[in-house]
Amino acid sequence: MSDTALHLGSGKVRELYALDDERLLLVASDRISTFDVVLPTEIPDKGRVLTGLSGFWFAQTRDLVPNHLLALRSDGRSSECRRLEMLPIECVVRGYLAGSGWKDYRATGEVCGHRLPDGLVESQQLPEPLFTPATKAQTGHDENIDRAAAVELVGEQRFDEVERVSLELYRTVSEQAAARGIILADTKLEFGVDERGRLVLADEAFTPDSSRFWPADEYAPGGPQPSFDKQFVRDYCETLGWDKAYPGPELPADVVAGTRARYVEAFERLTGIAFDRYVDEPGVVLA
Ligand code: PZK
Repeated sequence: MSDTALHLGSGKVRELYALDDERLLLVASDRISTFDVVLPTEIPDKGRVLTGLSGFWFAQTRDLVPNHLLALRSDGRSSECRRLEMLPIECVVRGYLAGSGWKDYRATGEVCGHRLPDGLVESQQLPEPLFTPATKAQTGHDENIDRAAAVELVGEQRFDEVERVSLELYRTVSEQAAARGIILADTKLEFGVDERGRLVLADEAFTPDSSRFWPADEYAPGGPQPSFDKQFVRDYCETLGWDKAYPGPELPADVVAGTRARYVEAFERLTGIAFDRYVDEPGVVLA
């Protein structure tokens, strides 16, 4: 780490530091959360997998929208980023009906003000991908909001721009993932605005922590889908009768190894790059 960086904040599994007035350092740890609780056991290399995948997608989508990435550090888990004015909404795109999208649909027939056909089942593909923004809750859960509420927060022009760009990003990345046997069910994007007022993609992008990735060969609508990365952890936790309150359980070695292998497999399938090459030279994902 940079010796003099000021710690700005902690996410559940990431840390944010200021390098100077213009630059931030985003560090992805090997911590893992499940059922919203960070577990006491780490998954080796998870932070590198997420940082490498984000870097890969920033490079793949740079012609669609500029992004905040300046450099990947040699540790493979730290990104130097441009410091931006962040927009106060989460930009979620859903191609499939899962999580809070499924909950809201079942309760109201709508998601974020989008009326959907009757009779959809859990995990079903939507007629077309939807932009479903949410508020950024400081604590607790983000709240899905409709277009009018999002326009109140960012203005109409910026809303139209983030909706268009988010849908373009989802289409591009989901096509590339599908070609490699992985369904991108949904994803959460965060944008900032630079000093000249231009929209910039920020945070992490198209990682397993910000997206639902499902193995395409196991896809079976009509219920919840196994998660590409965390399913071993969830299945193990379900065998314990844990109440899903803090603190979470320690993970046994076989669950750690199996989960690490799934993260590495997601990296290699999505990028087509051997994970060992990334560890050797993180810049390989940007080429
Ligand atoms: C920014 N977060 C989320 C919180 C984390 C991450 N490029 C940027 N410019 C200004 N602010 C942010 C970013 C980015 N990305 C991101 N909060 C502010 C966050 C805690 C830990 F690792």
